[in-house]
Amino acid sequence: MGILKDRFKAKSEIVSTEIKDLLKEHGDKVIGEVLLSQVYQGMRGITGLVTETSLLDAQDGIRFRGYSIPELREKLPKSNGGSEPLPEGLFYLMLIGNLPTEDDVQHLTSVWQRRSHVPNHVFATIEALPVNTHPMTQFVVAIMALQTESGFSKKYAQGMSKKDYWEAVFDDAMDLISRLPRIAAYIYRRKYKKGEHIQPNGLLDWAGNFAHMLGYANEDFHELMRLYMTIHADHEGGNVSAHATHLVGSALSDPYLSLAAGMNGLAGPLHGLANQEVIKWIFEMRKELQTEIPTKEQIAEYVKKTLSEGRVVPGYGHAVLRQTDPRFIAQMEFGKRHAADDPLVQTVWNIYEVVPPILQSLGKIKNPWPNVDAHSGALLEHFGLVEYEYYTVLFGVSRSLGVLASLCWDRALGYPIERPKSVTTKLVKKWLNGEDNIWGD
Ligand code: CMX
Repeated sequence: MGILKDRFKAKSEIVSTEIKDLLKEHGDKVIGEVLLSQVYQGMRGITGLVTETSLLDAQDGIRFRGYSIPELREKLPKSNGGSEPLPEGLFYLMLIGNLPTEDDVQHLTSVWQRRSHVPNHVFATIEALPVNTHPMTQFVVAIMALQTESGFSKKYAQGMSKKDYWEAVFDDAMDLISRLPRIAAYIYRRKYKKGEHIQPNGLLDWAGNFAHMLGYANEDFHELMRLYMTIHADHEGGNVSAHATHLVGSALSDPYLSLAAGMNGLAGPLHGLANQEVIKWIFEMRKELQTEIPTKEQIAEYVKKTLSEGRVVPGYGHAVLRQTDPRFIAQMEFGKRHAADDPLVQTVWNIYEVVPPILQSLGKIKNPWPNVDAHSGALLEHFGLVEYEYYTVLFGVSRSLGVLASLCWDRALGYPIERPKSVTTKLVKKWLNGEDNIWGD
């Protein structure tokens, strides 16, 4: 058994015992109430899940095992000469719960390199799709094609014991994370670079190698990928991609099936697809106004027009956050260091000044501030990755780190199949009328 697996086993056994004791003593404790409005409005604010890897605070933003994004940028190991965290380190932190050493991170880099072989039938499956298929669709189809490699599903078919589920999920998760950059890069090169593929470089770290396979040699772009892959990895458990992965995994669907479910959720415009929508929206604005850098007044008019058409302003708002997303701030800082003169980056910063007061003035939007997706595209554009339909795939590769670390925890802690109760409006009306026989017609 590898070092990481040994550590995870030891750690999860301790937590598992703690949870058993905790439930024995406090299982009946009431921790909240549910309003009817919450039941109808996306279950917002209902505590109904345990996710160990990260926790979101409405004001302060995401913390991974207690560490904020600025703290992680300082404390996680970096590449040689680099200043951004290596996502391997974040994965270690989410999985094990402690900050990794340089050696821990190097070990993970080499494990992921060793496991990164993608079977030919996955590439053949991608090739069977029309080349203009949306990159997220190609990505999900490729993950499904790779499901033939699931050790979990094979072992389950052979009668695996419950106590071994976590280990089979752990192995599948490690294989998936190792292989996703190769698959994602293949989709990019196929769709946008005439199918001229680039072989992996075994000397590079996970994100650096991904950047290399996409076709970008610039070391600043490699640093951007390390930051990008770190900050998009996890956002506690209730967001659509994390929750969908967890939900499908609770049926003991293997990690490939579970991750594909999560990625289908990420492909929605109110979630991960917002990163492409932001750039598309800015390009439409520039085209309509026939200027590369719209003034703040022009932006304000365009925002009002967007709202009057019944559309959302992409990259703004959040279901939980009530402040500027620290992931936006991290990218802004990166932009100030590496792309301050870029007109698109400057436009993103001008939009940041203009949009919040307009959204606030509507009175109904709970969070007028930018989220992670408001900034990411402009930085990618700066380095030449201009194909914005591809952006959500980058988000997906990163998100795999968080949702798969959580899936390991789900099985190690023996969480059961997820099955909340739903009701009908007819039943709700009977509740409200105080009727006794609420279940009959
Ligand atoms: N532009 C216009 N209207 C917005 C808005 C925005 N950016 N954000 C919220 N609203 C509207 C909602 O559509 C809703 O309108 P109705 O009452 O008419 O239906 C109202 O304001 C209240 O919504 P809310 O409670 O503030 O926000 P929700 O929790 O329902 O939704 C989110 C959150 C992110 C889906 C929403 O803010 C949004 O659509 N933002 C734009 C898309 C986006 O950037 N998504 C990415 C989120 C981050 C991620 O997951 O990657």
